[in-house]
Amino acid sequence: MFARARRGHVSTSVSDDAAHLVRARQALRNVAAVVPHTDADGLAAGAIALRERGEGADAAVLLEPGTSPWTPGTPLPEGPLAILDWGVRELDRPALVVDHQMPEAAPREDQVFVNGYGAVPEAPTAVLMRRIVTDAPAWLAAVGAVSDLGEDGFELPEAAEARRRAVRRLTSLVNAPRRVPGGPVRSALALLVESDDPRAALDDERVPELEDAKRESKAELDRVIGTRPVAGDAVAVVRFSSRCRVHPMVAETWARRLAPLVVIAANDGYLPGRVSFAMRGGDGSLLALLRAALPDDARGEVTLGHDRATGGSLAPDDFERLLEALGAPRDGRRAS
Ligand SMILES: [Mn+2]
Repeated sequence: MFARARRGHVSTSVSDDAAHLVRARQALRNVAAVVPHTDADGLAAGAIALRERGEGADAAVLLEPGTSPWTPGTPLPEGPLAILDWGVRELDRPALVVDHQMPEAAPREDQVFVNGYGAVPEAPTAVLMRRIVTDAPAWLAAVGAVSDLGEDGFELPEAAEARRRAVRRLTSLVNAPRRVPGGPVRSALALLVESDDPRAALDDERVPELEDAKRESKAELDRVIGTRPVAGDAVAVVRFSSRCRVHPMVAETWARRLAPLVVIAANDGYLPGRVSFAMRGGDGSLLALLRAALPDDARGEVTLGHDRATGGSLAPDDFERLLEALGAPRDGRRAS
């Protein structure tokens, strides 16, 4: 997997011209199942896809933490798939792949890729989905846009939505379930599929489940955020153990405090036998940095897709090799 991932940018025939988007909509109608990423952008993109297909949240394929559609052995239904917000990699079946990370493969004849990587302004997956399903509600595109771009997300024409407060609050609730073990991800998706608008979604009886998830991950973040980073010349490492997926927020917070250092937040407790990590900060491409430092034979999952935000999960010894190659301070490693 990494040999392919390291090949770098693959130019594709992907475009967002009208004919291509019509083809994408047709492909969406023909897939066997929708496989959305589980953050708010992925779930909002998934909700647009499911509504278009007349399906409910129960029809979506939601993958376990630490797996992706590209991981060998991931349980997926037979037939063509709509793979949303998971990156763009090689796949041996017909598919619609919609995403905004750097593509690592070109589409085959029977595949349609819609990719927003490198577009200015960047178009998150839910926004791309609204270009495909042109009559989808703007508030769903806004949830994805605000999740990935913050307040700038509202500036995208597809995400023009006046109920900004409601969208912000909904986005933060929908992002929470994947951060806690066994969190109510499918309830979050159902809210987006079934609600008429963002205010109605916030009034839904499933919102307290999402609030619990948000409280739990916030408490974990508060617990680990004070972990002292160990800083080297260019890279700082913050290492802790939490069952929650809090490492991206830890990396973001410390990258702000320690600018211009690159910060790696490493979580030993999220996935069994893996070090889950997030990289933020610095002033160059984190993608290029990670790609150059990653051992060729590393075992794990790495999301190579974004210049300013990347990470993954690796076997502990492969993670040590990664730190070494990045010139990270030795003291940042666990003593045990
Ligand atoms: Mn996204």
